[in-house]
Amino acid sequence: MTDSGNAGELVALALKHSGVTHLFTLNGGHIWPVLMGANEHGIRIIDVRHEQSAAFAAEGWAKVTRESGVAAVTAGPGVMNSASALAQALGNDSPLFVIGGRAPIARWGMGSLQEMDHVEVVRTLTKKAVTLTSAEDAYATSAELMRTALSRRTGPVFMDIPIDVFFGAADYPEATEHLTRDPGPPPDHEQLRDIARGLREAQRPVVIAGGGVWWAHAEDELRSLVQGGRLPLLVNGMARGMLPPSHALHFARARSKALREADVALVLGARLDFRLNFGQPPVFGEDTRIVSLDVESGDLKTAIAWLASESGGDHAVWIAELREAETAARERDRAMTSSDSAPVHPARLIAEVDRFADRDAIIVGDGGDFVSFTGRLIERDQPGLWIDPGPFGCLGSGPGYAMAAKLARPDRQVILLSGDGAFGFAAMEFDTMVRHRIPVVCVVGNNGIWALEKHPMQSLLGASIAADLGERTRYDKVVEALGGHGELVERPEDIRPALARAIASGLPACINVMCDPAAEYPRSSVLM
Ligand SMILES: Cc1ncc(C[n+]2csc(CCOP(=O)(O)OP(=O)(O)O)c2C)c(N)n1
Ligand SMILES: [Mg+2]
Repeated sequence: MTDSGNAGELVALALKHSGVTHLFTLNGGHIWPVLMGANEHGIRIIDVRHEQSAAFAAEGWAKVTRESGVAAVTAGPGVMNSASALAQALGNDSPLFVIGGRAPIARWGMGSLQEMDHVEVVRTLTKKAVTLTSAEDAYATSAELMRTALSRRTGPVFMDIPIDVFFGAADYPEATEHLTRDPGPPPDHEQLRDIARGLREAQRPVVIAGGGVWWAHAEDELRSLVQGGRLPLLVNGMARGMLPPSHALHFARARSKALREADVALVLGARLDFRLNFGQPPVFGEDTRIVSLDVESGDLKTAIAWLASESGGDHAVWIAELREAETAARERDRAMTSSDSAPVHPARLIAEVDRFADRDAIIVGDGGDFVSFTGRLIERDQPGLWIDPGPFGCLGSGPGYAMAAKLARPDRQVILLSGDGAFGFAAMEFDTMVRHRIPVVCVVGNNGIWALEKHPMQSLLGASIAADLGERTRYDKVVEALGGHGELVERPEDIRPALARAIASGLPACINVMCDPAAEYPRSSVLM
């Protein structure tokens, strides 16, 4: 190792020292120095077919590992193609570091190839966005941005590097500190005492946990809190699995009753956004006292641990009522999940995948109604095993998420459940997965339509425009042509054998399942 290097090498070294093992990228001359640096420092380079997938893969890496994922994208279009993933990561609090190339400072304003000021564009999509102005700052700025991504409210950060700065040289840092994340200041005990009192006095309490609990590494504390206080738990996003579905305090299908009838609803690490009807009636009761605790109030892990130490209660009657509603709702779902129809009901398809998947399989969702069905029906025993796009809802994030999940956890099954519409956005990433030997199994719910748009448009506007896809498109053949394994499935009983063959093939695979376009997701409101 030399004792000085160019900015690309220094950025790569800072990444390495922050624990980065994989860099997702797509080539462009503006980022050659960082690719060279990553190569030199033993960071595995995964080159994809569209920058959107590089950035989604980096976000997927973060979701699975709770480390910051890293993507390097070239100037101009490369950075712009990563914008949706930055926005999605911001919506999900996913720690993500996107490094962009940039036209040279020396000729700024003269119209270099792909010259644009990315920082202005991505500022609102990130926690922090900067341009590196000298090689001397390369190591420290990169290390600091990694820390920013992982601290307090975690989220995406961006740095672009003008090509003339990239090639500038600087000394390697003498001492290198290990990356330490800042979880936030100690929580406010006044606020916590108030919440604890509210929970103890509640007759019908409910706890709603979201991704913030995952990012705070607070799943054990959450479990102590709900068990100690006998508090029914609802989860969303990355908090799914924080209690196993068989647990007496875990509720998924009694959600509406729980929110409507609760006297106190403690919202932990979750936003009161459209998924929770903005914290308003009729989803919440008129008299429900909603108490929100998130990382803005300080270190969430410490806060939940403190609440757990103060918790106590019984609520047996309330829990029994919720259990009854839960059981009845699950019973109602059975007609869909056991349907023998061909074309296949998407709920049956998901139930078959659920029966097939290992307990620690990572399931990724990408699509419309198909993901709504999955979100309703797939249950996980542990957190970190269900990955969806979150509130930004960008179609096409699935292949990036899934490839990163498989790279992060090579010993586990990774199953991507994709709508046929969603599949089209990043289908070429099966080429990436073939080249890099990343055997993700994708199950396409092929209903030949953009169902989540077609059905509501028809019922609200009386017309469906631009809502159809090809009727029997052979997505399995697409994956086969790219060097993967493909199968067409027409009948529900053929799903599990096809899944077994796909896993056994050891290749990236696509099981293309003909699904019933008339099977509309039973939705109570339009998603807006
Ligand atoms: C990038 C992007 N474009 C458009 C949409 C709007 N949209 C949301 S769901 C959906 C339909 C998805 O269709 P498909 O993947 O086939 O799943 P299905 O609803 O048919 O199960 C569309 C077009 C979106 N969320 N993201
Ligand atoms: Mg579809």
